[in-house]
Amino acid sequence: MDDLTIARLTTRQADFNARLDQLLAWESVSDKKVNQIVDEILDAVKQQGDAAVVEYTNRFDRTVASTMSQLELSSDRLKQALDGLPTEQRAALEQAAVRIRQYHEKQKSDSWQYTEADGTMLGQKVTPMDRVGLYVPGGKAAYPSSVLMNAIPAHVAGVQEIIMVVPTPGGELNELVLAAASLAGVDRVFTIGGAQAVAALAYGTESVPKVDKIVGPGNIFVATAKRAVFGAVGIDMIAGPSEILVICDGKTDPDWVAMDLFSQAEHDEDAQPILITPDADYIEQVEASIRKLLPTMERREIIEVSLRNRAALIHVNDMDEAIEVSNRIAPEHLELSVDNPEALLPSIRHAGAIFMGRYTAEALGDYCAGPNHVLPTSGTARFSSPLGVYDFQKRSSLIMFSAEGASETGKIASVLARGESLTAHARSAEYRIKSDT
Ligand code: HSO
Ligand code: ZN
Repeated sequence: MDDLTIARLTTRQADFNARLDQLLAWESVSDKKVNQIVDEILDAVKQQGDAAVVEYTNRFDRTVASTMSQLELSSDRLKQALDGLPTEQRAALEQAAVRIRQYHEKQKSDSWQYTEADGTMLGQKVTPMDRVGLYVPGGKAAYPSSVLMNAIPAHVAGVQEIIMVVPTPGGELNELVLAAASLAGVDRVFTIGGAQAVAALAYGTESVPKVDKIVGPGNIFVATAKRAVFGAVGIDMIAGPSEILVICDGKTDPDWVAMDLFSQAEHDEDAQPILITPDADYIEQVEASIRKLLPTMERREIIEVSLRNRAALIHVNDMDEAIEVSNRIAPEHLELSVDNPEALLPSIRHAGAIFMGRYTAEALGDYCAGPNHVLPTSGTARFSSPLGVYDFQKRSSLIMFSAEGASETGKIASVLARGESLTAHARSAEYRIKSDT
C-alpha cells in the first residue's frame, strides 16, 4: 500500500481542466466480438424461443434443465425465501421497502385536462406500462437493494406484471434476492440470465411473456443485448461504474469522508471517488485516513485499484470553485459535507443525488433513505434523472373539440396544411368549419 499514489489536482494548475478531463474519461466498452455473440443469441431466441433459452442457460450457467418450467420459481418459493430470512434481515428489508415506496408514491403523476371557453377539452392521460422485465445479475453482483429499487417504482406506477430474470450459475440461488422480489411485488421469476434472458423478455417465448420495458444492471453481454433490443422494447439507462464526489469544508471527521469514498470504490475497480475541498490541510488528513483505514477493509484490493486509477483529491480556492468543478463532473452521488448545505443547493446544477450535510452518508441512499439508487453516471446527470415511477408510466395526449372549437381552430389547420401542400389534411379540417363564420 505504501506505493499507492492518489491523484492530486488543484485549480491553480494551468492544465487543471485537461487533467480533470483525463481523470473523468471512461468509455463503456463496446466490443465487436461481444456484439457478434450477442446478435447470435438474440437471433436464436427469436427463432427458437424456449428451446434456445434452455440450451444457452445449460451451457453458460451449468444447469441441466430440459424445459423452461424448470427454470421458473413459484411465488411460494419466493415467499419461502422471505420467511426463511433471519429476523433482523427481514425487518431491515421491510423497513427499506416501506421507505422506498413512500418516497416513490410522491413521484406518481396524474392525468390532467382543461376546457377552453368554446368547450374544447385538452389533456394528458397517464397510463402505466402493462408488463416490465427486471434483470438482476447473478452471483456476487446481485444486490437485493437493487431489486427493491427497480421493482417498487414499477409497482407504484401501476405496472400489472413484473417479470424478473436472474441467472443462477451452478444452480446457486441468492435467498435475499428472492426475498426482496417477494417483498417488492415481483410476479414471476425465471432463473435465466445473459443476452438470452434479455432476448426472452424482449421478444417473448412460449413461457416468458414479452415485456414493454427492460430495466436493471448487467454485465457487458446484458448491456449489449439491451442496446440491441431497444426499439422493440424500452430500456432504462446503461449504468457505468459508481461515482462519489464529496465537497467538504474541511470540518468533517476525515475518517468519515475516507469511508464514504471507500463505499463507492468497493463496488468495482473502475468506480470513481473524488474529494474537493478548499482546505489544503484537509487533503492531507483525508489521505492519512485512507492509508490508515484501507488495510482494515475486506474489499481493499478493489478499493485500492479504484483509488489508484480513478480517484482524485482536488484542492480549490473556495466553495464557489468547488461547485463549479462539481457541476463540470456531474457526479452520480454528490455529498455536501458542510454546515449549511442548503446555501450551496441553488448553485448545484448537475448530480444524480445530492446528500446534504455531514450526517448524510451516501450509503444510506444506497439502501433505505427512500430515493432511488439507480442514478445517472459518467456525467449523464447533465441530461438524465434517477430511475423513478415516471420511467414506468407513459402519457397519451387528449384532444376533444366542440363544434365551435373545430370550426375556429380548423381555420388555422387549413392554412398550415395548404402551406405544406397536404390537401387531405386541409380538407379534413375544412369539412368541420362552419360556413356561416
Ligand atoms: N451505489 C450503487 C448501489 C448499491 N450500493 C447497491 C450498494 N448496493 C449505485 O451506484
Ligand atoms: Zn453503493
